[in-house]
Amino acid sequence: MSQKEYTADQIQILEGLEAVRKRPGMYIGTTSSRGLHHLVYEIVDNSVDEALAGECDTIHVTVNKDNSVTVEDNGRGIPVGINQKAGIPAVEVVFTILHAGGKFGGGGYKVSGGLHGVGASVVNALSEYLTVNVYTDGKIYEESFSRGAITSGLKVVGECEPDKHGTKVTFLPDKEIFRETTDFDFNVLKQRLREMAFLTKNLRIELHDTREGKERDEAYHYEGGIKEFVQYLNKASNPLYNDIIYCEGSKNGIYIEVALQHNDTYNENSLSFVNNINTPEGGMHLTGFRNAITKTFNDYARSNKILKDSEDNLTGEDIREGMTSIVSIKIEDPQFEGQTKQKLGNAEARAAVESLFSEQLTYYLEQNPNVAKIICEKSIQSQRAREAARKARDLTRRKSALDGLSLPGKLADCSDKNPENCEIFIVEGDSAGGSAKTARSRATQAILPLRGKILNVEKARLDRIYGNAEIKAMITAFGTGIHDDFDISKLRYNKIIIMTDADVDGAHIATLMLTFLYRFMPELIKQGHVYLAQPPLYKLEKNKKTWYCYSDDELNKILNEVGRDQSNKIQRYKGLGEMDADQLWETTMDPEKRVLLKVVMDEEDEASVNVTFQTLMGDKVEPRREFIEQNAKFVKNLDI
Ligand code: TSJ
Repeated sequence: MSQKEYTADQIQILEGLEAVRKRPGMYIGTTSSRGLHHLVYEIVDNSVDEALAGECDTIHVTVNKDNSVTVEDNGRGIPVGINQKAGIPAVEVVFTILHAGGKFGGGGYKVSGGLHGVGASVVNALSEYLTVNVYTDGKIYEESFSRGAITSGLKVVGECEPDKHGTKVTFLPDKEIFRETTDFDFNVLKQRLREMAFLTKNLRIELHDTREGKERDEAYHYEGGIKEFVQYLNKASNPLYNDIIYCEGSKNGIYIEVALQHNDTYNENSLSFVNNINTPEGGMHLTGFRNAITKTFNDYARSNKILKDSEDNLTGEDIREGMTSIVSIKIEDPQFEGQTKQKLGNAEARAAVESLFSEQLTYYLEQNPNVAKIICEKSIQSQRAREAARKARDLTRRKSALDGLSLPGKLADCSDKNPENCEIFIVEGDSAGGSAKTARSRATQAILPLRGKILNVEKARLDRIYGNAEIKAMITAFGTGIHDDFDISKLRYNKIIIMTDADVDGAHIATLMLTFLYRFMPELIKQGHVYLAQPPLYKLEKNKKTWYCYSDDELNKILNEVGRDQSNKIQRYKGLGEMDADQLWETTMDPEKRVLLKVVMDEEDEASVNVTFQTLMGDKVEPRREFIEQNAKFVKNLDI
């Protein structure tokens, strides 16, 4: 190759990488923090490919003190010999020619990427500096770049153990490109690297942070691969059986892995991946998986007489209720579709997953009749619940259509018919309900007493929820209907006031109430119609004068003013029932004197409200207790 041609090639390379620097968004989607972290995944993907080829088992990712990142693997090392087509070392091709990636090494099984699989040259173009080391044949090779241009050509810079082999890349993202931030977030990297480790069984990924004050080291290594992923996802709930149902194999050049297990919740949690990339919108591989599930379980249930001839088929939804699953496939030429290009379009993937998984699942069910029976019976329960829920829902629909005609018997309604003026107190317990009925202002205040703890809607199926007397009473009293039928213009009260005892149980009941409102009528909370009553904690009597205190602080303050002596008579209210009607009116219900807490929802962050309720109402008791204790401001130890 003559000097002249080489220069022309060089110019072409620089023009290519210059295009990346001009329009980085075209290559990495965004130059925000997301794009910044994407650079790391882009490099790590190459090492994962080497692992998938069976040539590497450990990857180290290190965030260095200057916020550069080093990725090192113990693979074969990017080839350092001259690439015939380009006339330059293969490793240089990888970092300087767009879309080259690992394919230039030749022979490797290249599956990573696909979505943004643009490779190392893009990372190089967007880095202030990048250095690559290759360890092979007892030598350490090195080449360096700055913003895509070679600053030091490939050469041997030292010696290493003769049997050491691998690739090490260090790069510093360019501040001129990543103007928002060049600060790596350990937890963001961790999320993706752990996912990578779950998806590639036996691969060990270590993440190190060496930045001052941020030092951290973690390792992700899962012998069970996606089986352990399912186990990890099911940690917060109770599995219905011990096995993780697992299927692995290749069909028509597509490598397929499936793992699943049912838990005792009523939600489906399915994740799907193509070439280690998450496909939140699913696609052909997920369709194939679902078809296989529906068909195989119905066939099994029929041939084993678990489902009678006269009974309807189970729906996919019935079988997938409470199921956690992962479908992960590796395919040569993935086609991503849809608005966000996150949906697999390859039709051959559906056929491959459906046939391979049906076959292996059928075999598994025959070998494990106990597990098969548990899943079939759970699915039949779900089928019945779905049917019952439909009926119950139709019923509440019809009832709300009749409006005021079928108001609950326990409701003491107000006489004013203008909702603007009206409020309803939801009161814990019949006895407190009785006091409240006596105390209230009949024209504008309605009372609905509820018996005991209301149903936890996070833990019940729809049929039970719609069948629950307290919930039905609330739905009909409010007048709005629920879900799709919800119509806020039909709301019969301007304020919905939850009135419970000022103790832990009361706080729990209030939370259950709020959970119900949040799940079934969130608009009521969003539009500010929901309130918590604040009954007093203490009554202090002294020299024929009376004070009501709503907190320990308030009691202490008043005691400081009036003096702490024998003539103080302090009563601690344990429940609403301990107050007579007059006291209840004066302290908690009288619009002129009472204190109400308005329940608000963070519009920006509805998901976080979601999580809060789940922690509260889900299965694990400890976090729930902690939350209630932290948030039940009215329950605190008194220190007088
Ligand atoms: F691409 C890259 F530069 F970003 C990069 C590649 C970064 C890192 C950290 C590692 C790698 C990489 C590439 N690790 N291992 C490999 N392997 C090859 O490039 C390779 C080596 C030998 C053969 C062969 O057929 O002999 C094939 C390939 C793909």
